[in-house]
Amino acid sequence: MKREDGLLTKRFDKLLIANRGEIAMRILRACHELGIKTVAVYSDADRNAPHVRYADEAYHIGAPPARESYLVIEKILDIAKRSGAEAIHPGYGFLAERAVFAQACVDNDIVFVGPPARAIDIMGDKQEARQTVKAAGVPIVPGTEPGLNDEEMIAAAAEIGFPVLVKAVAGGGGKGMRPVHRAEDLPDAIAGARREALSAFGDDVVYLEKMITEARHIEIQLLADAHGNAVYLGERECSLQRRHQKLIEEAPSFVVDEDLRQRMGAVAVAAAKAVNYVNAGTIEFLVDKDKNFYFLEMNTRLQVEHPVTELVTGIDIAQEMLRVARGRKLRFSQEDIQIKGWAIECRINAEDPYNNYLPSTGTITTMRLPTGPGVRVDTGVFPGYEITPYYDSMISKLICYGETRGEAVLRMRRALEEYRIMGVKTNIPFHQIMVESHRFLTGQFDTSFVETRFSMEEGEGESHDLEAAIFAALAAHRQGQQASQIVARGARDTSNWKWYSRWERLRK
Ligand code: MV4
Repeated sequence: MKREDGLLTKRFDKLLIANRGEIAMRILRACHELGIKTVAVYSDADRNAPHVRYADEAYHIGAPPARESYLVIEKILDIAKRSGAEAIHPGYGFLAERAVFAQACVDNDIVFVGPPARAIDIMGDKQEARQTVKAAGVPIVPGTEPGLNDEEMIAAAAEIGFPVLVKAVAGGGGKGMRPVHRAEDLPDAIAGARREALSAFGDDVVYLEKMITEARHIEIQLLADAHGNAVYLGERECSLQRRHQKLIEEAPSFVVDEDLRQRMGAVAVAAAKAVNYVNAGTIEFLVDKDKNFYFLEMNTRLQVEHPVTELVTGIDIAQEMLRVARGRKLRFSQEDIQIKGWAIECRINAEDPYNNYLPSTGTITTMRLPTGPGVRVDTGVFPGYEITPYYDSMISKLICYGETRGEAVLRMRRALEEYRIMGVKTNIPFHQIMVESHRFLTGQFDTSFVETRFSMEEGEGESHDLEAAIFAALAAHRQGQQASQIVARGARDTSNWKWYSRWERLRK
């Protein structure tokens, strides 16, 4: 079935994954489980990569730089035709949100496993996205429309209320944002923002938004089929970011109760239906301390952090994407979807948290992956694999599940202790300190936490005793014991909770 908006669905039995690393492995596994034959593409740097060996067929696509390999639409379509692949999954990053790629697939009668090109187009233009979702009743941050002159914006600011953000229309990902706290500073701030936007993006159009302070980044996972059915799969807490790169995500969110979940979910589904969305997508919201939520943007792809949603809903999102692309109806209604337990994901990056998180390159000499109940590792590397600067620094994801958040945290702590990647530096120590910090444990964090309050100095200003008490109380609650009995034991143990590995102790 081919639609005007660039959606093609039909049954396919061979799929090309136009990606690499852990997401390529994830999609290949989903195809394998559904009996779909697979085609991998690889650059020179990925010749020995796991996804190349795992696929049924593999084709060399070019030199390591993405612009000479994974981003070259003609090469990907050519390999699809040569291999007889009837569908292409873009993964995330690379060409995943390029409407021109989605349309090129359809024009070549190849199923693009994702939304219609038109929906990618709309959501890729931040302004058009805001206008579209606003018309669908989605709350957007109070502000001005782009295109006002300085005087009009200054007049509007009084209405909006300070602090405000001066944002560049052509900006994104935090670039071209300038906070202003006082009216007298606004004229210069607008002029400065215009100059910066012109030099950075070649476009000096700016607009104002009310600055949401102590904001959390909470996103809603969507899944829609080509028959008009759309559901939300709960939310993800994604506030722990550094320089707009997510580091730890979890589902559900500490601050979302069932009422807020239903309201955000309903709004997200309405936005999806407003653009005839099909397949997996995510709507990002800012949530303020009073639980007001505002549309940030819509991501028209499968996200890195999808596993936490899979674990708490029991839904295999990668498989559902393939089913929807084949023209199948969703197998569940909104009422069927239950959130059970808690999942936390730590993104394992080849970077040095003790040296300003600089990317670390080199050859992985040894890997020991954590395992055991409630532990999932999605990785795209292996011993002997060379980490190069050509691709982003994320080399795997460690996801831990528990009946409660406390259990998920304890499991994550144990798994991080077991996780060994030798030969390159990783941010595992960052995660180990984070999951022991009491602000993390008590959910007292927002989007600014990692960059303004978190430090790699071990035990920085944070008592482990408090944390021992919290965990002891949680454990006591679960075991129905007197918290005081367990707190005493827990407090004694904190001396061991310095994050050096329990594994070392076992070996002594
Ligand atoms: C905001 C905001 C507060 N108020 N807009 C950052 C990236 C871009 N997607 C939008 N961002 C923000 N917009 C208003 N009106 C705070 C941020 C922000 C942020 C948002 C989500 C996740 C992490 C963030 C880190 C810094 C700032």
